[in-house]
Amino acid sequence: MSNVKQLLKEKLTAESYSRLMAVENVKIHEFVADAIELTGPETVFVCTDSEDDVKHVRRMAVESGEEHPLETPGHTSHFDGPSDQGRDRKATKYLVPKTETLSKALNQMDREEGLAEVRGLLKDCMKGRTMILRFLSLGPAGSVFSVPCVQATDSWYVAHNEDLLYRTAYEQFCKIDKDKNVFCFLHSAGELDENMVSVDVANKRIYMDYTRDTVYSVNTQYGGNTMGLKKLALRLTIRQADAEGWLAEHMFVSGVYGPGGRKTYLAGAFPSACGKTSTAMLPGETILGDDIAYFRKINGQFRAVNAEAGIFGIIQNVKAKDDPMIWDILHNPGEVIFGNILVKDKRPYWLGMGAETPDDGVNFSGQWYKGKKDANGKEIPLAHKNARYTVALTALANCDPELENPEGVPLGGVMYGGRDPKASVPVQQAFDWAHGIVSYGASLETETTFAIIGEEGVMEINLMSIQDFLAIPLAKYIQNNIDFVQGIVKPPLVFGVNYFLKDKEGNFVNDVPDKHVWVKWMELRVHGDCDAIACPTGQIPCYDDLAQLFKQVLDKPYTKEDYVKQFTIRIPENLAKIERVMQYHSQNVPNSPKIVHETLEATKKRLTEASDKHGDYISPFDLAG
Ligand code: SPV
Ligand code: MN
Repeated sequence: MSNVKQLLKEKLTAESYSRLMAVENVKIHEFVADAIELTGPETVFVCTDSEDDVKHVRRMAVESGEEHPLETPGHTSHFDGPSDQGRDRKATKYLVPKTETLSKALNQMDREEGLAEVRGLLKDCMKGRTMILRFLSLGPAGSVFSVPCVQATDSWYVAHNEDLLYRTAYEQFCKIDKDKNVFCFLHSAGELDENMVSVDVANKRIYMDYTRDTVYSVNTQYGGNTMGLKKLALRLTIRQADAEGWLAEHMFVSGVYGPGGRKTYLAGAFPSACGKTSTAMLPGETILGDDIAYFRKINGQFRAVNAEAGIFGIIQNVKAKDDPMIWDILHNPGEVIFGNILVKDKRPYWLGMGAETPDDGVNFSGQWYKGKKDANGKEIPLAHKNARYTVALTALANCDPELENPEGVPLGGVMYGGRDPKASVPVQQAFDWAHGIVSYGASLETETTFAIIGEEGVMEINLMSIQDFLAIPLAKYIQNNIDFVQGIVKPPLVFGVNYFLKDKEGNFVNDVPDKHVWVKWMELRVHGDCDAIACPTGQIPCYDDLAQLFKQVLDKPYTKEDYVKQFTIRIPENLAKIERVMQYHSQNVPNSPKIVHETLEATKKRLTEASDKHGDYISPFDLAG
C-alpha cells in the first residue's frame, strides 16, 4: 500500500475510507491525504450522491450554526462577516512558477511563496472539525462538457450551497480513470466567532495553483471566494478550454420565444450586478443558466451548456412586480439559502424588496437597528447590497428542459453589457462576429459595483466581463473567441446592450423591464425577421419594430421621443470611450490581436465621418434609410 493510502486508512473511518477508495484516482487520493495532513480535521465526511448524505449536509448546516432556519419550510439564512461581503480581488491571486509569466493585469505572486503563505494559514485549521468532501460535476454529468471537481471544506454552508448549485457526481467519480485530471478545491472558513463568522478576514487568501488545478481558500465564507466550483473553477476551466479548443464564459443562457412559438437560445456576459440574472430570468422565457456557460463546436453547431445547475443571485431589488418567478420561490416552501439579508421573527428582508421592512433585526453586522453606524460612522443598511439567495434551477417553473442535455443547446446570439451611463445605446447588433467580440466584448467598459469589495462607481474596462477570472494571456483569450466560430455554419449574432444609459440630467433613459424588448428584438434578428439601421457603432433597431415590441411584450406605449432619447448616437462620448479602450489594450494586452486595433480605428473613422455630416449627437431618424 502506498503512503498515501496508508495515511488515508489511518485517518478515515472504515466507511469513509471505503467510499473514498471507490473513487480510484491518484490525484484525488493525494489531494485528500495532503489536505488532511495539512488541516488536521477530527473527521472526514465523504459525501456520496445519496439522499441521506445530502440531507446530512443540509441538517449540519443548521446544527453547526452556520445557517438558521426561517419561518418558511426549507428556507435558511447565513451571514458572512462585515468585511467578507463580496469577491475580494486583492486577496485573490494566481500562483505563478518562476519560469512563467501571466498578463500583468492579473493579480499574481510567486508560486512557492504563495503556497508557503496559504498553506501556513491552513495549517491545523480544521482541528476539532469535520472536513466535508464533495464530488461534483461542472456541466451535465457524463457529457463531453463535464469537468469533474472535488471540494474539501470545513463549511457545511459551502457544501450545502454546492448541493443546490452543482450536479452531484460521486457515481461518475466511481467510474473515473486512475490518471484523469480533476479540479481540487480546499477551503477553510478559519477561526469562527460565536456567530459562526470568520474572524481572521484580514488574512483572507484565495490562491490559485493553476499548475496543479488546485485552489486554496482560507479565512473567508462569501460564496464567490469559497465555493470552488463557482469563480475558482472558472479560472481553471478558462485554461483548460484554451488548451482544448473550447470556451468557458461568464455568461447566462436562456431560451427566448419568437413568432410561432419557436425558441432561440441567447447567452450574455455582464459584469457582476449589471442585470445578468434578471435578463436570464425574463418572465415567459426559459432559463438554462445565469452565470457560467461552456461553449463547444459540435457537428458544425455552436452549442452551450450551463456549467452550474442553480442560482446564487443578488436579492437586492427583487420585487413581486418585476421578478415574479423568483419572488414566488423566495416566498414558498422549498430549499432556499438566503445570505446577508435582514432576519426578524424568522422572516427575510432585503433592500429594494418593494414591501415594508422592520427597523431592527439581525443582519451581517449582528443585531441591527435603523441608524446603526459602522466603525467609520457610516450608516449600516438593513441588508447588504450584495445579499444573495441560492436556489436550484429546477425549482423554477421556467427552468429550461435542456439543462441536462449532454450536447447542450444551439446558440443563436450572444450579448455583452455593462454599466455605461454615457456612451453606448441600449441595444445594437455587431456587423459580424469579430466586430462584436472586439466592439462590445473586448471594449466592455463598466462602473464597478458592490459585488466586489472596493469603491463603487469607478469606470473600468472589464474585458468580456470576465477580466477577474482570466488566467491566460488576455490577447490569447480574445483571439480564441474570435477564432472559435471557424467551421460553424451559422455563428451566433453578437449584440451590445447597456441598461444603464443616462440623460444629461442623470436619469436612466430606460425602465428596468425594457430589457425584455431588446431581447425579443435580438430573437427576431437571429431569424432575419426585422431590419436594422447601420450606425457607426453597429446596427440599431428601427422605431416601428420597437414600438410594436413595446406594445406586444410590455403593453407599453413607445414614443418617437423615447426612441430618439435612447438611440441618439453620442459621438464625443463614443470617441472618448474608444480612446480609453485603446489605451487599456496598449497598456494591458501585450500582442493584442491586430483586428482589435483595426476594428477600433474603423469605428473611430465612422464616428468622425458621421459627426462631420450630422453633428455630434445624431438622431437615429437621420441615419435611417
Ligand atoms: C458574480 O459576482 O459575478 C457572481 C457572484 O456571480 S460570485 O462570483 O459568486 O461572487
Ligand atoms: Mn458571476
